Amino acid sequence: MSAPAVVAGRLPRAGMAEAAAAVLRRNDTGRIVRPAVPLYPHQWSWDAAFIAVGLATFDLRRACAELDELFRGQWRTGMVPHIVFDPTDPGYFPGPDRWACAELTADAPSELRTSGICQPPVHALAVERILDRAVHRGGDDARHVGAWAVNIYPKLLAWHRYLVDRRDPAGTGLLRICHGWESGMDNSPRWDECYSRVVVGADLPAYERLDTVVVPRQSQRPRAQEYDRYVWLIEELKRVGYDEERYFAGGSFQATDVFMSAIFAAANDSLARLAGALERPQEVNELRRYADTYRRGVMSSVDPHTFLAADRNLLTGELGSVPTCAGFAPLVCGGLDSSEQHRLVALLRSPRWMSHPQLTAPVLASTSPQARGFRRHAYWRGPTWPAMNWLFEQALVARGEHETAAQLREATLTILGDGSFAEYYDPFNGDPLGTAEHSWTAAVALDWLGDEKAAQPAVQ
Ligand code: 2M8
Repeated sequence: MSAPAVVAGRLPRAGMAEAAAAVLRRNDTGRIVRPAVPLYPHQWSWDAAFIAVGLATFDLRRACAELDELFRGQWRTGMVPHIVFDPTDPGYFPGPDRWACAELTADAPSELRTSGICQPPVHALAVERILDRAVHRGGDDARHVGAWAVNIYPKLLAWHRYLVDRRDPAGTGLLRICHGWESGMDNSPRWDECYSRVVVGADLPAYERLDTVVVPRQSQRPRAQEYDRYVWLIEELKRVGYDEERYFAGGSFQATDVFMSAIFAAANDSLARLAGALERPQEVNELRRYADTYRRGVMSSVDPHTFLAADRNLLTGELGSVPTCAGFAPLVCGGLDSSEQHRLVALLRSPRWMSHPQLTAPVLASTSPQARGFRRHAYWRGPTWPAMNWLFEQALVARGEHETAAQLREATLTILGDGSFAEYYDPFNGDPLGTAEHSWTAAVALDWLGDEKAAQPAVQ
């Protein structure tokens, strides 16, 4: 399929789904849909879930296969690693040799290579969305998806149990992370305070970045000093053989992540519904308990002055104070009473966020445009990420906030009308940033534009 012509620099809505599907097809190796070529040539955990949701709009079986491939990389502990490497492509740093997971722990798979950290658990949300589409469509493909769901369910359960057991052994209702990459919002000012305490060892092995070769505008990618810290943390993880308990006993980056915890609460709701459909009542109870625990954890993180949920640096006890999109986590998991929800949505719609006077359209910027640290081009420090807009749009629909959801959806689709399907966008003028033809951007556009909308939003 060739991409439809861009009319006067803007894609007509009708052609956008076709162009988005063409992006996924171009990024498809036949085995995985890469997030972007050449910047991200492997399978990333949460990207794969968004991508599967997009694939489901035109090829349900391919959507299932995408997640199957990701779960081939699942560790014996249940962890779904943040990257499953394509053995044929050496074009990413840090690659499998740098992580050396299978060399250091028997928990990592030996038949394929992965990274040693994880990303937000959006997978059960994606599976439910795919199932909804399949039910809506019916026929052979729907039967295929039904059988596939039976098969992937225990893997999702093992993944959720991993997060509870290893990322929250004290049962606080908040998941802890050992690296900013685990949050998916790598360079967000959410983590500045945590990173400021990471001292890079003099014995950091030399390395060469490849991302800055592909995205030559340095201002759009993390700085060298920041990257050193990211890579240093891998060395710390290697020294403890990727053992969570040992890492959290002394590792130099340790934080609770409210956004990941909120996603986890919502994902447990989804998985509990699937467990119910599969007639596994004990697991329904277990998963509902997890959902309640993590919803409560997120609620306990809401700052009464800003109304936003805040992460905590576990090494200092300090709460994050920079207003980033992650602060809206309570919308993702639900649980606010109606006046609290009203207040949070009012904040979202205010000039601090979606109605900021300089925004080109009412999108959600990764950092509030009014915040001191806001940088409109810098990685996770200001630009808007279509995949995050989609996640919050789904959450707003689930919370009954249809008008705000529609605003966010329409604004994002307007920006995407340039046909670039970029990784992220300058929220002030809609310029595409990072890499072009990013799969999760195309995937969420497809889900929005799908002609047979699934009955339920991905987040419920
Ligand atoms: C970005 O993260 C990778 C590291 O994992 C990178 O910067 O090299 C993030 O945006 C992350 O959320 C995303 O999953 C990944 C691939 O799209 O890129």
